[in-house]
Amino acid sequence: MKTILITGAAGGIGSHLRRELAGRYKLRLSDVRPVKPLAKGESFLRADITRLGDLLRATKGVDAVVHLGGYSVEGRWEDIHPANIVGCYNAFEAARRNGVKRFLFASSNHAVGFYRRDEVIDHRVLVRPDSRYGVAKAFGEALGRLYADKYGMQVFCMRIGNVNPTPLDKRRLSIWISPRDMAQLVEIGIEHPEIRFEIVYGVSDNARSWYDNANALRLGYAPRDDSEIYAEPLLARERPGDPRAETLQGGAFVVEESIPNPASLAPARRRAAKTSRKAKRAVTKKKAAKR
Ligand code: 15L
Repeated sequence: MKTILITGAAGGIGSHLRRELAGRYKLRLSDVRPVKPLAKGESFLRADITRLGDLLRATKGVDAVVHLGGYSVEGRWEDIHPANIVGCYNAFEAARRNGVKRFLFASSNHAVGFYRRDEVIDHRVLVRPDSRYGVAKAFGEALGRLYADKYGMQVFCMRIGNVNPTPLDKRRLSIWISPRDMAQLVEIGIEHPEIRFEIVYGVSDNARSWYDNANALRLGYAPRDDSEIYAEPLLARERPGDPRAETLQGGAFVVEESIPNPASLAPARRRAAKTSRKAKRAVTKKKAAKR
């Protein structure tokens, strides 16, 4: 039985994969957070992906890495950089140094989130990240390409939509992937004999999909689920959001800004500084009048 390292195993996707892949592989689970309770065939190794040494320990003796670890939404560069740039580099590099050939990278729909919703895109389009998070995913794909070309690693990049038992909203009707379809895709990434470097979309067979997932189908992916059965009640609940977010595939990620724009703060700061200068001048005047 193959031993698979899953980084970021305490997260949502990790939990679904643990359940779906149970009995199929020995799972070495790593995360900074504890993963408990462990099922049969699972072991836990605490690893901080920002530390190469931790990942060198975690990748020793495994047959494949499923790298889910990192920051999973848009965030400040100070958070994205260590977790998703340095952490991703460490994961690839540790696997390479330990001779682990097979590497599955959890990329994201946000690597291409600036494409419009009325476009159908495939695995060959140029990246169009919608966020710092999306940029980091594009970085991971590029790093994967380098490690495949230069070091002969077998790299499988999954541009994952949203893994959930059911889709959450209108946008997710197009990008949803059921846990069992996700597990099937991961299994293809681990088992397919001819993988060198591949990009596939991690989505179910959704009627409203905006992806041409021919590359995944070519590799044998046969998704069993379609979000359409959840559409009616979900669309009835949907309220209109930001027009840009509604037009572009990345949704809220294209407008999400967790760092306040310094330019927009400038007028307020200028006003505050002007008021304080005025106040100082008034005090000076008063003092001068007293003398
Ligand atoms: C992602 O890449 C995130 O990891 C996940 O948290 C969701 O936000 C998902 O995309 C999405 O687009 O819904």
